[in-house]
Amino acid sequence: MKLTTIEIRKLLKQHPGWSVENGKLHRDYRFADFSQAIGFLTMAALKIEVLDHHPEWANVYNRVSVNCVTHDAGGITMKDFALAAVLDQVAKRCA
Ligand code: H2B
Repeated sequence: MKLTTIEIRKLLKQHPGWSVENGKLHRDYRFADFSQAIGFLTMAALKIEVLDHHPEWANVYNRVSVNCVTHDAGGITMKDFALAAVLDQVAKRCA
């Protein structure tokens, strides 16, 4: 179920570093180097497959840009916030 703007605003307070950009939950990660960025993508990919909820992401050298949106719902859902939490958890271990 697509979250309302008010629900999203509340949830964002519990997810520092995340914002809404173009209707998607967004965060930019910066790692020490390319290897760490790829390590993050690889470790996250395994968890993402278990979740069966997939981010839109891009990598440039040590940076990874992430957008989360639920395509089936046409907006941001709790699944996107759950994915954001998992990505933050993995990113911490790659720092
Ligand atoms: N990921 C995202 N971001 N949005 C979806 O709607 C979505 C997904 N749907 N991953 C899932 C897969 C769905 O297609 C499968 C069948 O569960």
